[in-house]
Amino acid sequence: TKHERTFIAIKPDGVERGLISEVIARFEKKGYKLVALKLMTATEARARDHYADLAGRPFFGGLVKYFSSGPIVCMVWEGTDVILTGRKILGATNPNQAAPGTLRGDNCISTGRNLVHGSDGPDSAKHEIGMWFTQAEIQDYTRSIDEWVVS
Ligand code: YYY
Ligand code: MG
Repeated sequence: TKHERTFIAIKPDGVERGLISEVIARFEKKGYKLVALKLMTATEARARDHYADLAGRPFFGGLVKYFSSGPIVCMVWEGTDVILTGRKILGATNPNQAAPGTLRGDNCISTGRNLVHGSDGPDSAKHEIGMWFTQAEIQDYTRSIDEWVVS
């Protein structure tokens, strides 16, 4: 069991479609701790940086346009195994392959409008948290419920 942090973003379609609370509720209910949160619109340059690994793929231009097209909710969630388990909560990249019960499986039907982003490993989590948040924007705190969540 690893105590970790991950970067989760609600993409512009999630904000437009009123699914912010749905996404937050899933992570909150599970027991993860929200340590950073902001609503912002990414510039195309930042979207390109965020998805730099995918530059050169045929969908890259459309992805950058979509991701920077309106407000997104940027978050850092903390907890045991949150990186991998967070990816499971999101579901597969292609919503048609995402299991029912996952955010993508329950709420969308197109890879190009798949609602949420989540870091895919410890290195990308560290990199993405650093790219989207300053240290001062990330809160270190203890919740009184933590003794009922973690043993
Ligand atoms: O991490 P995840 O979002 O699940 O998938 P990635 O392979 O990192 O791709 C990032 C993003 O790119 C994906 O969420 C949608 C978009 N995309 C696409 O539009 N078409 C593809 N064939 C693959 C990915
Ligand atoms: Mg990815």
